[in-house]
Amino acid sequence: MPQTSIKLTSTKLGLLNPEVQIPTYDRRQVNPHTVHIGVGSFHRAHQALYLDELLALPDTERWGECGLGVLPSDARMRDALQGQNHLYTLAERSADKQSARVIGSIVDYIYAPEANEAAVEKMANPETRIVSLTITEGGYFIDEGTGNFLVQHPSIQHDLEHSDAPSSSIGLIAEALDRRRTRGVAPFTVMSCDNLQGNGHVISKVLRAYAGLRKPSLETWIEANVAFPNSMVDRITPATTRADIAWLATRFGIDDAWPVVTEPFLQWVIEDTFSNGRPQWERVGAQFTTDVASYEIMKMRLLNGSHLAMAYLGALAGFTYVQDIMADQLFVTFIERFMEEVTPVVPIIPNTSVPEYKKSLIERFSNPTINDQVTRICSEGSAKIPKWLLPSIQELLDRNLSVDLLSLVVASWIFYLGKGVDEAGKTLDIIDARAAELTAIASSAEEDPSLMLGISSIFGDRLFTNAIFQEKTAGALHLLATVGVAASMKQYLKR
Ligand code: CS2
Repeated sequence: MPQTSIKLTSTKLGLLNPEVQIPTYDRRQVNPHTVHIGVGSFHRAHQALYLDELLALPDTERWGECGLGVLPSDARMRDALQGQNHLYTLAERSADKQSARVIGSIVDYIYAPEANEAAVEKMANPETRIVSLTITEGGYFIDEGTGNFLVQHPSIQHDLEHSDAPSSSIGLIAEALDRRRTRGVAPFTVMSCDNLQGNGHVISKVLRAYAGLRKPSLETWIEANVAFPNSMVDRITPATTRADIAWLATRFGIDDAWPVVTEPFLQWVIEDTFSNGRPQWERVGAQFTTDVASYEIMKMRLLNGSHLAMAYLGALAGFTYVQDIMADQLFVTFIERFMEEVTPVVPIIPNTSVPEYKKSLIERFSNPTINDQVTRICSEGSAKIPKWLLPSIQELLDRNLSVDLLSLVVASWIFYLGKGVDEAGKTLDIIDARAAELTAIASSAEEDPSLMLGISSIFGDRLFTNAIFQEKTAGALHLLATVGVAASMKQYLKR
């Protein structure tokens, strides 16, 4: 660290570089009415910031949050936050903006693997009014193919057997709700902040299924009393790197164990369904609507879909960062055309211009300072492809519209898994819960694509029997294998 950088703690806030925005409110007055499970970079760039902005207004409730970690890997976050009075720095970076702000809305943190009872009691406490979650797909114990609750999962079986000392998010929330029920305390709202379509419906379904296995009376009570708002969350937030930590120290003089670097853009669209009050997020830019689903579909098909469109082709072409992909005109044109192909199945939202949205995505992806990692957007493709790409393909096929570019993207994912190296022969870092199984199948996909396209837990049954999709994907795979990434993209753009 540069000698002049200051270790971030409450007592040193006044000594920080005046360019850095710091909490102007008294953090001792902040009440953690929200307990948030899964305090990662995304949460700290998004919901924790909304609360911080609200706390900075003079006339609002002092609503803050307590972080809750349920995974062994969360011990690192606990240590980082506890070492700096739960403060952290959020930096925004773009070509014309570099700013840093210390966020004070998180005032406590519980690491459940070592404090299981404290975690349950924190949520059972009447002061807790919302329990929110960013736990990624895996945390919901849902089968990707059928959408059913994975009741046989060892973590769920463990929690059912030790229901008063659970370890999963689902088991912990259910136990806390049960204690509130028996103590006559009103329930908290359960708010998923994951990038899943119908995230409120998903958590509601899983929690009720689990509660029903514990005791039917709990399930009935949850059904009658607990609100599960759906929400759409958006902010491109790469994983923090050592270089980011060093940059923050040099540029802003802050020595922060785990800062977050993000883009200037942010969006949060929420359904106004809460069982125990909520912060006035609309005062700081959140949008309330009864139609979250349309926003989610627009975002997933255009933003997340485009990320997939550039990810595997980009990785195969040897790119490390998204901004470098976007400096290559071939890729930009390809992504623009990809979005055009998807547009017929993007919902129409009042006061939202799809052309403007698409234009803003190109700008966001091109942010030259964001350093979003291609490995990040490639990761967990087996969960992302079925959510962000295949529904568009299915709907386009149902309407007899083109799926050419989308098929090339599916093929690029299969090719990437099967090859395991980029075009220069460098090993690809494949991160996927199903990596071992899928790389083995994908390596023979060129001879027989049906092996891969027949995996119903990814492709479902309808696409497997769709001759056009099968033929187009097989053709794209063959082309990638014979002429390579750039020439394949060029051929598709000529069509
Ligand atoms: C990305 C998302 O994980 C991914 O592949 O597409 O994390 C994306 O950056 C966010 O959804 C943006 O809100």
